[in-house]
Amino acid sequence: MSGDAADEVLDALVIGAGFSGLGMLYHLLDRDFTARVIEAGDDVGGTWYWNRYPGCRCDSPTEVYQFFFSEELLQEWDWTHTFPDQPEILRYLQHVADRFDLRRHITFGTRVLSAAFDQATQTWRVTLDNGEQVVSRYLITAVGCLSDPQVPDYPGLEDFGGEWYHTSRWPHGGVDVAGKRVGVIGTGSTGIQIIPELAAEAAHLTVFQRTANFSFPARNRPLRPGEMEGFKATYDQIHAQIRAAKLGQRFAPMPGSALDVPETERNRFYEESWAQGNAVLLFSGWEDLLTDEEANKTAADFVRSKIAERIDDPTTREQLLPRTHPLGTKRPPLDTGYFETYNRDNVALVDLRQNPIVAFTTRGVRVQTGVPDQTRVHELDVLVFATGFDAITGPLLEIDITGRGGISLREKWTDGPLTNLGLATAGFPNMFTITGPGSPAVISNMPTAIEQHQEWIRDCLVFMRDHGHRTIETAGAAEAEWTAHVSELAQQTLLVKVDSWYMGSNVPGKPRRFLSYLGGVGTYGEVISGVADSGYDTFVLDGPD
Ligand code: NA7
Repeated sequence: MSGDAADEVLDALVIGAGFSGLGMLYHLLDRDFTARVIEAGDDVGGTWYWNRYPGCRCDSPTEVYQFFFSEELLQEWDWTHTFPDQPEILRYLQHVADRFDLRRHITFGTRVLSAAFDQATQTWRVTLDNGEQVVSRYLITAVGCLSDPQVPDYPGLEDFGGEWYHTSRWPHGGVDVAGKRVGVIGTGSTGIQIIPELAAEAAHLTVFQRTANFSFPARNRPLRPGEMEGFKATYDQIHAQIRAAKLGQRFAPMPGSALDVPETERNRFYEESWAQGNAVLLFSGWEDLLTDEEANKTAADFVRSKIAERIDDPTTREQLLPRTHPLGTKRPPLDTGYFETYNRDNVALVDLRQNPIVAFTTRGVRVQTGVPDQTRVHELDVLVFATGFDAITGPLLEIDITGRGGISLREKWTDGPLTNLGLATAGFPNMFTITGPGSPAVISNMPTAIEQHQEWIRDCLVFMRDHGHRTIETAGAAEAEWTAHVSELAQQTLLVKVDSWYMGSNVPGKPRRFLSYLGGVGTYGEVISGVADSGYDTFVLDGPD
């Protein structure tokens, strides 16, 4: 293993061993760089290591949610369902680690506390929580976009007498909820996945909902005989298709406006898409669904009507119908029996807009009743937080990163992140952020976006080595221009009008900024390839000592 001694200089240190870190490590070793990965978890997997809650499943179809760098890997791995669940994805990533002999380059159970660029030696000095210091020429963050869990700060959690868990820190041995009174706070993608599972096991489930959410039926099912073989025979085409597509998926928006299509034709499309499941309706729908409120409303009304059909009780139905935001402006979840769960006798819904949480108590969750000065406690044995993450910037800013001249990333990004291409930030030479802010990442099929970055970084490091360059750093002007471009694209959509983790507005005090590039994976790929082909013209090579 390389890089154990403090005086040894690694070529690259990678933070994180999920999809991003594992693939990056593969590419670095493949090009004969010395590399080491530092991973907080005890195994590979990243998101899929941490998120072990019941019902945890990917919302991208199996045939696109994987690495495409190895034909052998593609041909030997068999997926079982149309949407892979957490255990299967984790097994896949473990297989990748073993098959390419990656584990011996990974230090598990260890966190990176800080990373400081040393100008004199032009290296990164990285301090780990085991006291070790590692020196590396390049620093590559592969920390994931949704890896910094958020627990709301209502008072009294320390007094709660039951057990509580954040979904992304679910115990490895599971949680026995049989015969227990369980509460779930949060109805995002995670809440929508876990709620039906908990309802089936618990004596009673109370769902605390702040925002009623749209959801599409996943229609997940086992792959049929021959389907996997069909994927294997066409992986080349599938890969080309997802690399060129806006969302890194096998579907793409239709040109034109939903409003220019006769209502019957429009509704026929919505019905057919709904029957297919997934978010086909939204992502294969007309391109103005996410830019024009009226167009969006045609689809949102349709989805609301479908949701309404699934809920028996009129009051509960009214509370569950999403009316506060346009369809798709919060990350659209896929579900399996989510809305039907509220038809069960052992499930109750608390609408936090009518009955806000006041505090946690020894016995449960205290909410306002609507009568002035009156509260009531929902008694619980287990409390589950499906309350999301400090997305995209959170995991990066958890690490104390300082660049040239001691500039701190936390200070530099006080008003929001500044990057060139979502890959680099000025003042931080030889540092790359896989799926960083300003890249397509969360607005696409994640592995597609991740592989774009891995290849670009690999090729950049090869270029640096071949041309004898020591440092590469984005030009400040390019960073300003890219950040403005990202913002401008977002402003043309409905997504900026709504509070969501896309906007950073789910975290108190976080700057309200759209955090991702909306130009699409295909266009983005052309842009970053163009920069590489130009000899990195928006970057400064061998900048000031
Ligand atoms: P999300 O999508 O951020 O959802 C979090 C949910 O928790 C959402 O319903 C929030 O309501 C709710 N929430 C957050 N804070 C509070 C407080 N303080 N009180 C009550 N309710 C709260 O996180 P997920 O884990 O579901 O999904 C994250 C991504 O992971 C997902 O999009 C996929 O990409 C994978 P709100 O809507 O903010 O009113």
